Amino acid sequence: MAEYVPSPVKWAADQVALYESSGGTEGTTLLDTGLPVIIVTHRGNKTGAVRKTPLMRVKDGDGYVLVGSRGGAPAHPVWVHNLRADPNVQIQDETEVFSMCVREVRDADERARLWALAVEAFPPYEEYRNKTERLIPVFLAEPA
Ligand code: F42
Repeated sequence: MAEYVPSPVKWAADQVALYESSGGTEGTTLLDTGLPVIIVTHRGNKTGAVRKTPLMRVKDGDGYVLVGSRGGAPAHPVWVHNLRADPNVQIQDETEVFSMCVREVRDADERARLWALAVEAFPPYEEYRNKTERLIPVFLAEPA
């Protein structure tokens, strides 16, 4: 089993630590918003290290929509490259942990449907979309 390397972004790493050490009963929301967060465990495409990324929880049936918004920053978050290289992830949603497989959503109609779900769950995604020139990557995680 590869080693877990925490994110250099302290607030993200701290959220993962609290979420996991509490068994998914603490640190499960984005501060200030109270909106639910999941932890996605994936593999670094260059290092092979285990990486853990908090993302907003956007549900689609028994799947999860993963939005590579990174606050509307100009470049994709690095985890996007990891998911493109290896789609096998683990998702912790509060006290439950699921093995899942992700696929990037490229079909325009499917993307529009999932984007609407994402904005409903976390309205700032729409601001992030307006802030950036890039097409924000959207993935759908489904039970493996
Ligand atoms: N980010 C989002 O994009 N969407 C969200 O919905 C979201 C919600 C959210 C909720 C709570 C919270 O605490 C954070 C949230 N974030 C959200 C921020 C998110 O957790 C990430 O911090 C953000 O998306 C940036 O992700 P990143 O993958 O770019 O992280 C960077 C800073 C990072 O950790 N980089 C590592 C590093 O060492 O610089 C590299 C990690 C890595 O995977 N490296 C690869 C490897 O092989 O190990 C190489 C990758 C490559 O191709 O270069």
